[in-house]
Amino acid sequence: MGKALGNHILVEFMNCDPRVMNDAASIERDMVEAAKKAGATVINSTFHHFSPFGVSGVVVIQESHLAIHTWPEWGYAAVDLFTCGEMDAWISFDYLKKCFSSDSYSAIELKRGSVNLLKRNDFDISSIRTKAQESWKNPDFSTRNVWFTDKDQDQALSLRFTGEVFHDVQSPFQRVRILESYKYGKLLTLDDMVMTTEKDEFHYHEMISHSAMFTLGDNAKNILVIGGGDGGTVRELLRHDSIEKITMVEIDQEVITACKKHLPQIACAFDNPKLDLIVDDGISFVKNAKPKTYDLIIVDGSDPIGPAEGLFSVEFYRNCYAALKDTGILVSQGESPKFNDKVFSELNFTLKEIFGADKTKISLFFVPTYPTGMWSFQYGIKGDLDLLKIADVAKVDKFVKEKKLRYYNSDIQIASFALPNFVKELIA
Ligand code: SPD
Repeated sequence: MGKALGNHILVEFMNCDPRVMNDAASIERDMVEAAKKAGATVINSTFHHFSPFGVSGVVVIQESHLAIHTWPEWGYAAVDLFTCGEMDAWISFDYLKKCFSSDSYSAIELKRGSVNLLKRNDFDISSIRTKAQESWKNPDFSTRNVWFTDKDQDQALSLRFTGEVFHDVQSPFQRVRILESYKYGKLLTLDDMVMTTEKDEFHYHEMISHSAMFTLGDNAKNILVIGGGDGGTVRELLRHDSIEKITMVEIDQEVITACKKHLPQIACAFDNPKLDLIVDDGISFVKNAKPKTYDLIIVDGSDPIGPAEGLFSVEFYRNCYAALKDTGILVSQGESPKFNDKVFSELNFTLKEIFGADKTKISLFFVPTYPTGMWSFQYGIKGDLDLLKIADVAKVDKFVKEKKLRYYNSDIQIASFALPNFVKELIA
């Protein structure tokens, strides 16, 4: 065979570990390492996870590229190892075979750019190349481009993440991960959905807690939190001295463990003596709760897929209604009128049916790391309480200042209940 510019190995890796095949972060690490082991200089890596299955990515190297597309459901990876110069891509092949635990594979090796078929242009690029090579040799030169995506079939929110995976455990209920993003710090994901991030968690946790707490005033004594395993909601609630007891029922111990270890500024109130933390199913807890017990019930659940599905049922909210005192408030994570308008409006209809149309309210707020950024809390009210009237604004202002709140204030409380026309139509 004549001389060629490049060498291209087209690889089929079969019977691979499906979990590895669905993990953009570990595939990126393996591909970068495979390149380095073969002596390549890494310039850049871009990897993307597709929901629910699959990863595509490229590692650009000074000597060409390594690319991959995976089908985890088939335990399969299509890998291209394209190299030029002296690099031995078979070293990358051997390394990846081990990383992916592939016990069946095939490869075709092709010469690319046969010089017999090419005509060399006569210009001198050696000085340009020497200059470029200087920067490529700098160890900080390579950039990583790995994205975490929270999406449904039509829309998505992507965060570029550093590749750091602090926690990755499949609990009996869901996959619990703590990843690190460049813009929002560490984040908790459950089954590939963003739950909370270090940099914007306060939007959610301040809003889920303080509007209801200031509306109840000193009567907010006995609180029930369903879900909320990251700890942010109880952290905010416990800023209020009126509270005598919070019962928190989280189904997944793994979420608590992961957040205590990796998100301690959110999971910082679990040792508070006013908190009774129960690891159990919140749906049956509410079903068996003593009637008229709680001043406030907060449903800080995940999206209605997996273990949180029952947190959107009519029966669950009937039980919450029964467990509330005659004067009390229910606040529920209400999904997004843009991202999942159907669940959003169905929850509203459920609450209207149970609490009555004039006793149901929706508050909108912004979370940059949830798909579309527009999110809601939905309220059911029992008794004579008005979320749109703040009894003592000066008291709220003092609290906000003292506790250094960063999202909630008395103006936001009122404004958050103003709904855009399209939302009014959704719930009409
Ligand atoms: N799609 C995100 C829905 C948010 C669910 N709860 C977040 C938990 C924060 N404590």
